[in-house]
Amino acid sequence: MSGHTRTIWGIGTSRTIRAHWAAREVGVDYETRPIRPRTGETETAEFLAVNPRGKVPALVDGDLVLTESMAILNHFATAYGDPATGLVPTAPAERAVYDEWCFFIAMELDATTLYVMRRHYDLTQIYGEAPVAVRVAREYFARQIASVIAHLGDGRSHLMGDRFTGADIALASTLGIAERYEVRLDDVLVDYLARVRARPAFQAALAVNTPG
Ligand SMILES: N[C@@H](CCC(=O)N[C@@H](CS)C(=O)NCC(=O)O)C(=O)O
Repeated sequence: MSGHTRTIWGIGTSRTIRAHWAAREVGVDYETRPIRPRTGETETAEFLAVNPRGKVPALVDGDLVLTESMAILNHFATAYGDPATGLVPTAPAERAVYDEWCFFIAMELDATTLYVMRRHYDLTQIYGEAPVAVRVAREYFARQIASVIAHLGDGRSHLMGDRFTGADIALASTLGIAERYEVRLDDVLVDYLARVRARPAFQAALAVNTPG
């Protein structure tokens, strides 16, 4: 899949950076359409033709269109990664563990927890006030992240051991959401974040993902 246009739509969020970061890790070229949520830019006819759900990020890679950040991340990893840059393990058991981390992060830490806080804390003008839901989400996050702290606390540098993978992009981007909601992060997570954010691919992704 080379020699065709590749475009990432979307900047400015912890979800969009997953796409940019993965692309930079595997070194694939792409164009950026720097649209942002809740600006009207995700509601144009041009963008809705790409993603009728009106959400970023979206990837157009030749004939392939993907509109979920984790799917985009894994696509870059499997389509363009080589054994050296491969962000997704290939051995079946390792791949299963990798998938488990990705689903856990996307569902338990992000969608049902931090995104609930985003909706009912930050975006109350759209989604309404729900202080109980926000409080419970905060408590739930603390309970779920404890397993990550224990896992990383055994001396490993990354979720899958010594090797950086797409699961680290998923976790670090999700912890970025937590930071915005004044969730206190354990020192193990703070050290981990500093480690993965020092990667040149993250720095390059951050530069393109940050609105000018
Ligand atoms: N599950 C999707 C969620 C994407 C999503 O919620 N994107 C937000 C920004 S982080 C968005 O585009 N919101 C636009 C809107 O709701 O108008 C993913 O991970 O890609």
